[in-house]
Amino acid sequence: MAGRQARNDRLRAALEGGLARIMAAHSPLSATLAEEAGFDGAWASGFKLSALLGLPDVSLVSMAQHLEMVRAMAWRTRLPIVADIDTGFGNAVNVVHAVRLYEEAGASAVVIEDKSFPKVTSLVAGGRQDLVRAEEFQGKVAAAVATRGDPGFLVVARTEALIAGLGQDEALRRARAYEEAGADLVLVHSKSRTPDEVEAFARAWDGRCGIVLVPTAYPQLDERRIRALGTVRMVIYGNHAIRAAVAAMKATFARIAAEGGIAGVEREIATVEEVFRLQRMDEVREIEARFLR
Ligand code: SPV
Ligand code: MG
Repeated sequence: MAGRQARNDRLRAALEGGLARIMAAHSPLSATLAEEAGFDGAWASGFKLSALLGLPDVSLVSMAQHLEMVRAMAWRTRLPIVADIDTGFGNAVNVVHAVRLYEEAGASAVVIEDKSFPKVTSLVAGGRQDLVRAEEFQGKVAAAVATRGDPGFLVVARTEALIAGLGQDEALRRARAYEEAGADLVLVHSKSRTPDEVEAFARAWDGRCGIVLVPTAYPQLDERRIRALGTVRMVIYGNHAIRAAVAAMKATFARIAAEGGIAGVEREIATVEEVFRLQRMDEVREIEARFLR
């Protein structure tokens, strides 16, 4: 497992470089692929782990389940992990416990959102979006900051004010309050189909800490446009691993079912040797050569 400090430093360096690019991952395998593709970090998403387990993203996946995925990702890759800890699994007491465990598991950042527990996934049309009071959430942010062992472990405060339809003034008020509570970065999420809402927020932002965006709903906002805003330090590609996997599996399964065999898909899918490589079978061979007697 890569050293915790090295991983935290790597994420900090990516932020200081201008824009940290964080790719969705829902497993050590997808984190490895994100690392090989050159991303700065892996987004250990609650939505994707829920989907992988066949569940909606409504606080059904336990902290232990999510933590196990983070731990396994940290074992397998050197990539910094940005852990999506939803509402922090309860109040500030739960946040303290969670931050201790996530830092120990190898995460380099936690993202905590200001929704009430249990939450409803952000992008679903008509979803119930209840927020806790800003003061209560400030307590959670302050608890996370006070608990981390390494000041390089990032505490990202996520406001769902735009998702809840509360408007830009409320989003800015909350973001300022969370920065005051010690957040390193503020994530502002939006389900608007155009980037206007988050671009307006980013332009109006007068805080010191950087902004984090998750442009799933408004894919027109590419990195060139994000950099031009000047205040955004991290972009999270929120769910592209699971969506790519779903599309690829559907197409492959349908073709095998329709063709009554696997010959047609053979050249479309990864080879078995490629999966052996990703599993590190070469290391098994080395261990066998050295130690099997
Ligand atoms: C996730 O990927 O779990 C997120 C991003 O929190 S979203 O699903 O867009 O809320
Ligand atoms: Mg989430």
